[in-house]
Amino acid sequence: MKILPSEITSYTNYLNRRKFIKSSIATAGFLGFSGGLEANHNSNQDVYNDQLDENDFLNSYEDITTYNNFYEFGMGKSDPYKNSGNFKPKPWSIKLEGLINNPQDIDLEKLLQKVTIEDRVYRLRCVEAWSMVIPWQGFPLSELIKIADPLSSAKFIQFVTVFRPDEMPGQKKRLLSWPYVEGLRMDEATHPLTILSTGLYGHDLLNQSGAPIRLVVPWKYGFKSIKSISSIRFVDKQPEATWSMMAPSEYGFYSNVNNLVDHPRWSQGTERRIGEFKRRKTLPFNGYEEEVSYLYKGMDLRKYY
Ligand SMILES: Nc1nc2c(c(=O)[nH]1)N[C@H]1C(S)=C(S)[C@@H](COP(=O)(O)O)O[C@H]1N2
Ligand SMILES: [Mo]
Repeated sequence: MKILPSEITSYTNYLNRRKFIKSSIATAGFLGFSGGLEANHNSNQDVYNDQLDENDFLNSYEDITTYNNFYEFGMGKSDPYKNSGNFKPKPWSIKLEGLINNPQDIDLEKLLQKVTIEDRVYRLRCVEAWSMVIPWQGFPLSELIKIADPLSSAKFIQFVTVFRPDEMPGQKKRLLSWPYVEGLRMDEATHPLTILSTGLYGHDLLNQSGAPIRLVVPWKYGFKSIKSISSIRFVDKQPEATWSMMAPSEYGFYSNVNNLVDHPRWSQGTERRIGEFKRRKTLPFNGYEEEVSYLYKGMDLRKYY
């Protein structure tokens, strides 16, 4: 898919717009900017955005939307933006099922009227040792979990990507087992850093980024952040996840970013930030250690990689 110049927001424009957003929250307490979504903004975003280092710079809209992993559209980094033009993210609904009081097919537009869209600038660290900084728009997954109203027996959540081989050419090949599935433990899923994203840089997600809705779990390797989600299943046991089924010794269920545990074929100690030349050190939990390490207290993270 070709990106129009008008779709590319420069870093400066974006920051100016954010400044504007902040002051309009302060004065009017309302804001219309939400990437075309019918929802209001929330100002507690700054709590999360402040976790970036002074050395973290936003990647450009172009980098973020032309260098992707989305095997449903092919294995190459540019395949997702080249091959996703026939994918139809509208209309969309998400099936909520399993151990919950409110199983339903929830229409995305209706869901977005019930939640508050926030800005979250997060680092994204792929297990292949490249990384980016991405300004997402989205809402805490916990808000959707509240709507589902899980039973106390629900201990994990499994997420499923839509299966549409006619629109997703990669699904016609056996690159992975389809549909792509991923999972989180309930306390990870309800953690305030875990979001469902519907946009980035103020635009609705493009197909290559996981339109219309994808998960973002910033302290885990990127493959946990499953795209184009069509069902969410509440279960009592650790669910299957695509990459850990495919190569269990290389990709664990937890897959927290861990600079001390190397991938069998490469080191996880450093990473290449897209757009930079010098490699940087990878931070424990991708820099979110203070916020999330309590989730893993007492767990051997070499065993539960
Ligand atoms: N359905 C689906 N979700 C997916 C993938 C995929 O191939 N299919 N790739 C994952 C991987 S390996 C990474 S690193 C991130 C990349 O997200 P990005 O392309 O938006 O940077 O998406 C993840 N989500
Ligand atoms: Mo990845």
